[in-house]
Amino acid sequence: AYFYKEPSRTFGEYLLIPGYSSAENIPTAVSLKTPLVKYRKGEEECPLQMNIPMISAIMQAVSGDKLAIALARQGGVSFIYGSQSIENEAAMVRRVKSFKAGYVVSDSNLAPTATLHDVLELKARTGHSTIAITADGTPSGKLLGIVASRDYRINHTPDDAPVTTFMTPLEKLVTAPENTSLHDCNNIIWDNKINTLPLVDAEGNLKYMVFRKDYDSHKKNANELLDKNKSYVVGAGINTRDYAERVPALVDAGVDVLCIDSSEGYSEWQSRTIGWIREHYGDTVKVGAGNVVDAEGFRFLAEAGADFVKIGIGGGSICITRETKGIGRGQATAVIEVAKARDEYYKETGIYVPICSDGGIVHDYHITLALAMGADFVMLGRYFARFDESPTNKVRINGQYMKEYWGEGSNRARNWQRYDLGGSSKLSFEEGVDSYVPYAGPLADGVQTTLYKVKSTMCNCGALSIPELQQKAKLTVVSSTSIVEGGSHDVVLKNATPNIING
Ligand code: MZP
Repeated sequence: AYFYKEPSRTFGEYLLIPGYSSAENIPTAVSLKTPLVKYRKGEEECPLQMNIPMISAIMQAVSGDKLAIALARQGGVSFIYGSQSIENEAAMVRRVKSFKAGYVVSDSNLAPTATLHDVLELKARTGHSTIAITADGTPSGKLLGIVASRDYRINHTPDDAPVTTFMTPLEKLVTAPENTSLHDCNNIIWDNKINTLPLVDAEGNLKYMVFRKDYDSHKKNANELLDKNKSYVVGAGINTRDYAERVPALVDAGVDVLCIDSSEGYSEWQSRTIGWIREHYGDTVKVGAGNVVDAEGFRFLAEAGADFVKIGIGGGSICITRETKGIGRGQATAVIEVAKARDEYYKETGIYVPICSDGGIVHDYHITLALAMGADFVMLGRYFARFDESPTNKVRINGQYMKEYWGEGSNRARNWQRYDLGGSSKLSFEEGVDSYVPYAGPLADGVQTTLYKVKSTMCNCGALSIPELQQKAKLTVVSSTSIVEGGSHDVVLKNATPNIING
């Protein structure tokens, strides 16, 4: 047997040491752009890039079409779960691709003579963030439309701000000519370098565009994705069994990128699957592969033709693979080794194969650590399962709202293809659990808070981009005693103190 000299480590055992940060190192100046698929670095542009380094896990409890749209709006990509029928998966992809971006004017049942007061009442009744658009931009003007979307928030505007602060002053209101598409609208945004709010009706036809100074900048991410692809980017999971039927159906539905979903990717089955795709589609269909945890596994998949490689065995929050099978590796060590292999492969071939750290992200700073260690992006399950847009039930347990979250290797998901080792036997023992995660509200709010933290840490390291972070980062292993020092310690937390007055 071969014995590794060092123990394998997790993200929680590392910290970043700050570097010099100049006056230019401010979070708003940080770019999180990152490649999703392989390309000849230095010679060509990556054909599929993301504006944020986050993709959502190929899981029933995470990546349905609703979450895919919400994440694409933020600049990331979802991979629709493959543990469902080919027809259902393709239908989900089709729904994302045909979704017209913009903000649907709510079905408000407001009369044509409605006033702003009616809108305020609607806002109070529904609890939605509401934007009212009037012809002259004043509260008494003729009401043209309202936008009432649960996840819509103007940046930095408190929830209880009067609705008038959302709508005044309107800089300019443009009535869109008939047949104007949202894509035309996006061209106008970029041509004029302005921020804009496109309003579409229930059928998705563009009705109005509202231009305003304080329109939140994160929407630019989604617009950029629309500039190139004319619709939101979406991925989908496939397996090593039914690819000859599943891949054509997903391609027909308009999928942008595929990923072979397997708990163990260093296998002949993966190279056969990639080979079949190359034989039938050449390089036009992009496909990621995994999961692996060492340099050999990476090289095998890169040589087999994978467009990106996913790293991680046993680190997922719902995963019990290490306990049941005794295989796996600490996620930080796995990322560091595979990143080195990726760089060596690039030096040899000129081809840059992006790598993804999959699973085990517990705190937001773990994302920054994964990027600093060489990951191009991260895949998250538990993190996204907590949001409104994940496909699972919101339940109340002991007075606290929770969302359900279960592993693909649990009896509930029964995704035996993910754990398939060939032969005819199906999943015979569980490798995942069924659980709850604390409910965390709308995805947009959560992702923006997380990324603000990532950008702030990058500034502390003097980096304005992910490659710069990877080049400048200084990482240290921390002792178990200093991990204790890193939390609050030697104080009595107020929230934890008993209620003395009531005994
Ligand atoms: P996490 O973000 O919840 O920590 O981990 C999500 C990742 O766990 C998924 O992307 C997948 O690689 C892995 N996963 C999904 N189901 C199981 C299981 O049932 C699992 N064991 O390990």
